[in-house]
Amino acid sequence: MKKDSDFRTQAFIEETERWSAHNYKPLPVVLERGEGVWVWDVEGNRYLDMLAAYSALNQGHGHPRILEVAHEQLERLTLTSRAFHNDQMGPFLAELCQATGFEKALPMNTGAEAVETAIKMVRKWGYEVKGVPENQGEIIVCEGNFAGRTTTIVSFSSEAQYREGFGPFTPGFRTVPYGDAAAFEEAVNENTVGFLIEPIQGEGGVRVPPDGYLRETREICTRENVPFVADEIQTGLGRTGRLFCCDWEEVRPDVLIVGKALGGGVYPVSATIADHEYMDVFQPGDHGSTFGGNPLGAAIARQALKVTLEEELPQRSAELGAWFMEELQALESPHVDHVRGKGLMVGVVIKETSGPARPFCEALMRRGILAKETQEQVVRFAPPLVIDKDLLAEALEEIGPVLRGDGVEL
Ligand code: IF1
Repeated sequence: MKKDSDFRTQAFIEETERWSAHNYKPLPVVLERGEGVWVWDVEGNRYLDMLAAYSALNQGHGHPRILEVAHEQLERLTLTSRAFHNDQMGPFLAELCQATGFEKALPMNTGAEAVETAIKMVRKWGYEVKGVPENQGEIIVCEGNFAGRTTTIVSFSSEAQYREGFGPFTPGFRTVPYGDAAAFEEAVNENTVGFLIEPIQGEGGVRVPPDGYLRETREICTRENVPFVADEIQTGLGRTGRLFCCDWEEVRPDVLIVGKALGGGVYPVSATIADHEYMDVFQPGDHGSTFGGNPLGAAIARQALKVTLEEELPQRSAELGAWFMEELQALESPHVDHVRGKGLMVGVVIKETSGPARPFCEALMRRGILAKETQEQVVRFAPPLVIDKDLLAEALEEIGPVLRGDGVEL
């Protein structure tokens, strides 16, 4: 697959290694161009992007309608801060609330910032509305969660590496097993101010909870007056085959957190969305961010949302994902324990006896497929939702042999 020379690749990697903190271990590929589902490296090799920046590229690389709006807004007005209004934020939040069926939204930039916003929101709601004693609020989270990298968020991470060396940690979180509604019900008490949950755990290894889990925990939250806070930063905006993953069980969260693909693969845009009951705890000056609600991000997010809805990306994800997972199962690879996921959020679990997933990702890269391992044993496939069936079929021509061990250093 790769052209003979890779001296440019090596030079870029050496420079990056020299100047960058070593906080990642990327695959040895240096990308310089992207278009739709394709990316090209500095040697001119083309790859199918089956990661889509962890679902931040649902609309694909350089979607023309999104770039058009981005270029136009770049020339007009990019940043005002919230010290002044701008003509893009209001329409963006109106369209976002109409698309999600909520009354208000608070715009931020990264997913972690939107998660932190939700944490602050439900804590303040707990004290001011639910009557929980000040600073006694507890948020229930699940084993295997991933919600970002801030010190408060890693305070409730169950991944040792995400916490090591970063203490002291923020109190006020209680962890329950993922997928176990009874354990959740058991953990709820009079100080519980929120249940923060990913409807499918991405980093946790594309873990899909048992059918009914979302509905059952939703009912418990309603009964116990606990805000159901859905982190749909990765699962949202069509990734799992519905606009939001909670839609699969007709569950309406009390607080909805979106990010990643809201920025159309072009710009960081996130938002925390809720009805007046929760959102109105914020008074002017309570919370904010320099870039949150900026006109460039707002204009881009408006178009990213329009593209998601008008190009029926959730429907594509549902149809193509179901077919793709069937095809992966049908490979009956001796190295695959099982395939799981929903829509085009897919995890292929490699048997422990076949070693970790990373060598399979390296072999895929040599065949022009970019995918990333998660939780040691899982190869994650999450292509842009604009991919078509023919391309997925072409990808399977390469994925099949690799999952059977071709070119994999086992
Ligand atoms: C990394 C993981 C994925 C997320 C959910 C909040 C955030 C994320 C469900 C925070 C971000 C990213 C972060 C990136 C790799 C990637 C990732 F492996 F880390 F966990 F996707 F699975 N909620 N996930 O998935 O959003 O602040 O990053 O915008 O940190 O390595 P962010």
